[in-house]
Amino acid sequence: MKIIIWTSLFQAVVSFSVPKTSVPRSSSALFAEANGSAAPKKILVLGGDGFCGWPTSLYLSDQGHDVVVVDNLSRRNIDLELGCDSLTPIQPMEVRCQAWKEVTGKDIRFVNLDVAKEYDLLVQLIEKEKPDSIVHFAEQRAAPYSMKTSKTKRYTVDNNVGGSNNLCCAVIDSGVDAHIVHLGTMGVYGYGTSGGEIPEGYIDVILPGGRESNILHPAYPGSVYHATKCLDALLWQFYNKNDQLRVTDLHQGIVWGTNTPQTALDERLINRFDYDGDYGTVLNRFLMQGAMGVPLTVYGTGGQTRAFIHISDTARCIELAINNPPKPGDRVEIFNQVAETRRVRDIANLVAKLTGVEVNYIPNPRQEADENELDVSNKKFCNLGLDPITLDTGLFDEVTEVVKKYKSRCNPQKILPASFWNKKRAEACADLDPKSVKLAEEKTEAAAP
Ligand code: NAD
Ligand code: USQ
Repeated sequence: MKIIIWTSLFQAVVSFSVPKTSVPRSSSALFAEANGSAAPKKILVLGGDGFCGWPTSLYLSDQGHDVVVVDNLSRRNIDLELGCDSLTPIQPMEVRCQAWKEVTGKDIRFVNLDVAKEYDLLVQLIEKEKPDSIVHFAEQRAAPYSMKTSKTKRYTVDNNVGGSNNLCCAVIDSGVDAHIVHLGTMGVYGYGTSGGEIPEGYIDVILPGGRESNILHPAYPGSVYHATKCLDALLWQFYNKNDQLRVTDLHQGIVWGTNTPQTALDERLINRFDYDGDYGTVLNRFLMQGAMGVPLTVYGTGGQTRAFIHISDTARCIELAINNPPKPGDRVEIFNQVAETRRVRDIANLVAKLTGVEVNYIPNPRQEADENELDVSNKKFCNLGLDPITLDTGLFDEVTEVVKKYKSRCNPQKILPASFWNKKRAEACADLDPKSVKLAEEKTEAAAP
């Protein structure tokens, strides 16, 4: 029996404060009205040790919900496999939960469980906890890692699709009418194929013979990882139709930022920050590179347009989704969880202007369109009261402060891309030398007589 439930038994190990001045505006006041009438809920957060899952768990607990984090710590193990680590010194789950208890008096419990492999334990957990909602973050989420080798491709499919299927089966087997809130991705729609505003999940079409219909938006994934999110979407459709599961699928854009008002309360609550070529995402990588004096790694022409959302808004959106579940019998609810769209080279130029670092255009390791437009509807969340944080250079300072504080933990050899979509892309990138990347101070030292 491998369920480990951490309660408040753990000793604090480190205690020092984080500057709170530049953390995004407090969320509770902002959303009090939208959520005021909602009763506290019992919520399982699958993948609650991760970059999005941890701040979301704290936010939900802070709002008065009863939160149980479920995670198999696979992300921490992948760091070991890749010889990388979060730039920020994230604490073990038991220390995180103890720190939260000390700081707020609130309990978050932790269950170490593999959603994709430990099916019986998952069913038992749902039967025991009887959650109102299950937030599902527990997937391998890096497109580059998913494209690295046949082993990582197969792992990503097995883990992500197997986990989502297990979750549906477990909810059905348990007989608990839990609302599933899944983190999907904007990448399910693909980039540059729409020719207009991307609607939220479903699209009006005219079928041959002039028949009008409203169908799931065509899937056009750009990596094995993104393909798993398309396969997940079909599973939600099937189990919703067959078993009336209540599901909300959140098509989220690229998340940026590090801390939230909750993770900034104590150093032991700090969120993870991925900067490496596999797990680091574009805006956080550019902010990190700018702060460390490393030329910005723009892939190809930088003409790729993508959707973005700040980490604080991720947590707020999840609560809005939890508080607005589909009614029994409703079809799968789909929200686009994005604040805005931006072109990669425009972001690079913005960061370069702020930090004085060069923009380095390097061969693209990915098989993707060089240039694309992206226009996305996010009306549903806005109608529920979301006033999204947009790229605000004031918030860049928060990331920059964090990066500078933990600069000594950065391994510059992990910054260049390390996964290539196919042989052609690998050949195009063959001259990229990971050892050539130096942090600003090292360059100064090297230049000294
Ligand atoms: P992350 O890797 O930091 O967190 C995922 C967590 O899930 C990790 O703690 C990992 O250990 C856990 N996990 C993975 N497989 C598991 C399994 N089989 N059983 C139990 N736990 C498991 O990733 P993240 O950035 O927090 O992303 C969370 C979710 O949000 C993912 O599904 C991702 O696809 C989605 N998403 C993320 C972003 C982003 O920019 N980070 C954007 C859009 C969508
Ligand atoms: N890019 C660069 N330079 C870099 C890193 C990335 O130019 O140093 C480019 C990429 O080529 C790509 C774009 O920036 O065109 C975005 O790459 P990314 O790594 O920031 O984001 P992506 O691989 O799409 O994946 C991330 C998360 C994933 C989530 C997805 C949301 O890792 O979990 O699903 O964002 S979305 O992109 O909207 O589908």
